[in-house]
Amino acid sequence: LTSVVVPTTPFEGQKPGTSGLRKKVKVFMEKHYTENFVQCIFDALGEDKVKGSTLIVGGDGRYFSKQAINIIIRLASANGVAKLIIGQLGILSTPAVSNLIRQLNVLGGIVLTASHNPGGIRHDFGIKYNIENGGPAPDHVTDAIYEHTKNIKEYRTTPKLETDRLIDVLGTYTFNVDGKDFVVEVIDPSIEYVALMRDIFDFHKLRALIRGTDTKPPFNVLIDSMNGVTGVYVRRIFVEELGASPDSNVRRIVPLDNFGEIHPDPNLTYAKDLVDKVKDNCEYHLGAAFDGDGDRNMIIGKHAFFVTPSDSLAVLANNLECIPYFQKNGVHGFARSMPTAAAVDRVAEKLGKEMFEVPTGWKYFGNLMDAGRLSLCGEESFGTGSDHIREKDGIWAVLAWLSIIEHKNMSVEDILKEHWHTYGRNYFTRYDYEECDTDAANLMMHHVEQLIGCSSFVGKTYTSSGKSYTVRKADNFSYVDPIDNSVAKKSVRVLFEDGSRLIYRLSGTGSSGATIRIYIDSYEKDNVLSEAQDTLKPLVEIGLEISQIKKFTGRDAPTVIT
Ligand code: VG1
Ligand code: CO
Repeated sequence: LTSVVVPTTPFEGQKPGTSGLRKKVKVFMEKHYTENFVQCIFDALGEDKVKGSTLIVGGDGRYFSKQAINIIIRLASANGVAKLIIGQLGILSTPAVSNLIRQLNVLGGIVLTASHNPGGIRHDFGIKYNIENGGPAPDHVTDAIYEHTKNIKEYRTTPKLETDRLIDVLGTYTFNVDGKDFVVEVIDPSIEYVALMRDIFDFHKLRALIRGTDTKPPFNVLIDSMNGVTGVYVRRIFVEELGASPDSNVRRIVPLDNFGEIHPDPNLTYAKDLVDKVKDNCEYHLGAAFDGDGDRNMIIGKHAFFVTPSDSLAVLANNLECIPYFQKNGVHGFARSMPTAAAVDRVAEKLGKEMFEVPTGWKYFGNLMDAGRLSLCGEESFGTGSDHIREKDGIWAVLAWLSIIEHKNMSVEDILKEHWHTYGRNYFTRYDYEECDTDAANLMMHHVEQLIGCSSFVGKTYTSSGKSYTVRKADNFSYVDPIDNSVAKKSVRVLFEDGSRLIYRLSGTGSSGATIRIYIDSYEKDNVLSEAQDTLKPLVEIGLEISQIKKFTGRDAPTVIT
């Protein structure tokens, strides 16, 4: 087979966001669109790295994955890649890709997903590149990819390479392209990942918890894959390894290319169906859901007692020593993204661990992990993970929670209450305004930046429903990576004297329009058992007033509250 050079012209807007390039499927379907972006990944990596390399390819199986994989196979072969390792049918969760890159020591991976965004022909597709440590490409790599997309003139492909149904059957297929061997290996998507989990956790104990023993009744879980990619792993781990019932302990575990027309996003809004099931059936002790590509998780207890991701991170930090992986490797430091509530900071302080605050997006944790300074981290957006890989990991988070429950022999709710009584509680909520007019959203952010820049802003007191908050500090959060000194500037934050915070930022994962996120966080030392939305109401109102969001966007209410 011989490769050819195809002339092309740049497309606008091929700028990777928080987590890769995400657009509507029909955009990726435009002639040359996907080819251009894939070629720019290779161009940004450079010939030296790409020639003779091995890459992992796979994703959440959403609509257009197979077409994209066929394009990647042809372009990779023509660019001198020696081998692609691809999940069967194109399936690999994001954590599984990260693990394979590390285990097999390869150059990187191409992840085909738009994560929690809906899928199907009318919805979203995405392409993300992960580097050799298994983590999302850092800013300097995605910036380089973007620069190439603005100037691309041609791409290389091998049009005659027969890809039809190539990824349907396990096996190794060798082609001769331009006189060199090009190998496609189609692998079982779960073997390596299941082995990793078996290594990290004590599966005997977890099995005893889920099945019950002579002296203890079963701990009933309801695990919801939301028709996303985790179904494959949930069946292998929870059903086959840990003995959960395929009928009553798991649901929606067959990956669908349109996720059954739901948002595969584990939160109280989009996973309401699971929440209702756990609420109605008091037999369930824990409910959990994942997003489309398997890196997010939501945990709820009996009667759907909700665990905020910020609290989840703090509880895990406080109890890591019951997990074999941490007994063996030790616990180094903790980290959270800036908007994530600071509950984990209190744990770090008590345990004497290093604590890092990074911008939104998992790519900022990688350097710290590689430097051995970070063991556990999380984001308020339902992301939790550790240094076992370089992505957040939904299934890992649930297994970690089950390990703690087994070890402490306590319910989810009691574990949380005990934690709050020890550390106090960070009440947290996030308001999302999806698909706003982009200009209006930019104007609003500009307004907030101007306002906080006024010399009179610090010291100003805002009052709502009888509660007053005085501004201590306000800035555009900027982060200097302690390992490579790169700088990221991302979100506007207003810090109040009592430690409460308001944060404003624009999402970088949407595929159309702009999504405005407002994060509201308030710490209470003793009042730990109130309703979050009641406790935060005054601060929320102040947040809306400061931003003038209604005036700018016309929105009366958020699309989603988490
Ligand atoms: C969102 C979340 C962020 C997360 C990112 C990717 O980004 O806020 O915390 O890392 O999604 O998650 P943004 O820019 O829309 O706020 V995933 O599971 O969509 O890869
Ligand atoms: Co995801």
